[in-house]
Parts: sequence; structure tokens; C-alpha cells
Amino acid sequence: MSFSAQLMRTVEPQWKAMLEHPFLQQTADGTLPAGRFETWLRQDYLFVQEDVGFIGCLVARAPVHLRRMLGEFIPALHQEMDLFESMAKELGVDLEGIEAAPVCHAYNMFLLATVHTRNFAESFTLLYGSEKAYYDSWTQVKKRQTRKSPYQRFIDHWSSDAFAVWINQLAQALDGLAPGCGADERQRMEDLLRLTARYEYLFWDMALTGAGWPV
Ligand code: MP5
Repeated sequence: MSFSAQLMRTVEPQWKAMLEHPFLQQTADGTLPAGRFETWLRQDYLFVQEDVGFIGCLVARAPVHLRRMLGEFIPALHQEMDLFESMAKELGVDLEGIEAAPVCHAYNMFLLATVHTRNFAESFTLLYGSEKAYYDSWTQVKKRQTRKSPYQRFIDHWSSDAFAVWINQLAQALDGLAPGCGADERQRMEDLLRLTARYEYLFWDMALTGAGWPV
């Protein structure tokens, strides 16, 4: 079994919980209460904006052979932001003056803190986890869909063949890093992947509950 598949196996309970989150089921069957998808859209727009900074730091720390792949992801994130902006217009969602909710803020800080305090392989594990989380989550929504969704462009974006190719590239890059990782490092990568899955769960949860700051 490949290293990336082994890592994934160690976080199965958290991954399963994330994929079974009601936000995804309700997005698939069209029963999401009014305003919930819009909360996700606004918060994820901020998340992606901050993600550009995380990737920038990752590029700076990357081995030379991975710099191109990671560097080319930055324009892809800007294109994704265009998709958010166009969908926001279509759905009448205001993207001005959004404040990051606690979970969005914490998740972004987790990414940035990791890339500044851990080594490259450990930081790269977060990228693999967060991208795979979206591929698996939206692919599941697509499979469970019974009719076309008003949010179809998002569903199609993260479940596309092109996105599957990207996830594969990331898995292969992770497998390529494995021979250079000792047992302690692998354990830390597992722990970081588990935290990533837990943040992904909480992100869906925040969208559904609208959980914000107390004051
Ligand atoms: C992604 C995302 C996927 N947009 N939001 C969260 C909370 N997790 C993962 O990342 P990308 O970079 O938008 O493909």
C-alpha cells in the first residue's frame, strides 16, 4: 500500500465523520435550510484567500522538484476565487466586509503556523489532506445528488476529473517524500492529517450552525 494510502487509513474515523456530515447530505438532497450554503460560500472565500499565503510559504520551503507544481497552484486558486465571485453574484451573496468565523480563522492559522514551525513533509500533509477532503466531500455530494443543484458549479469543480488528477499528483508527491521521513516524522504527519480532517468537519458544521464569535 502506498504511503499516502497508509496515512489515510490512520484517520479513517475522522474522515468518515467528515463525509457523513449533514451539511453534505443536505446539499446533495436540496434540503439545506436557507442561508446555510451562503455562509459556507462567504467563509470559504476567505479560506481560499488565506490559502494562497499558505501555498506561497510552502513553495518557499519545497524541494526544487515540487516548486513548479505548487507554484502553478497559486493561479488556480485565483481562478477559484473568480468562481466564488461569479457564484456570489448569481446567488445574491455579498462578499464585502466578511469577518472570519472562529473555525475559519483557526483553520487558516493552523495552516500558517504549521508551515512556519514544521518541516516541509509535515506541512505538505496539510495540503494533501485539505485538498483530498474537498475532492472526497464534493464527489460524495455529486454521487448522492438526485437533481441539479443551484450550487452545481461548486459541486462539479471539486469533483471534476481535473481535480482528481491534482489529488493524484499530490498523493504521488507525498509518496515520493516518504523514504526521507523517519518514524517520528510519520507519526507527526498522521497527527496533522487527523487535525486537518477534524477542521474540515468543523468547517461544514460552522456552515450549518452559523457559529460565530460570542461578541
Ligand atoms: C478546500 C477549501 C479546498 N476550499 N476549503 C476548505 C475548508 N478546505 C479545503 O482547497 P482549494 O484550495 O479551494 O482547492
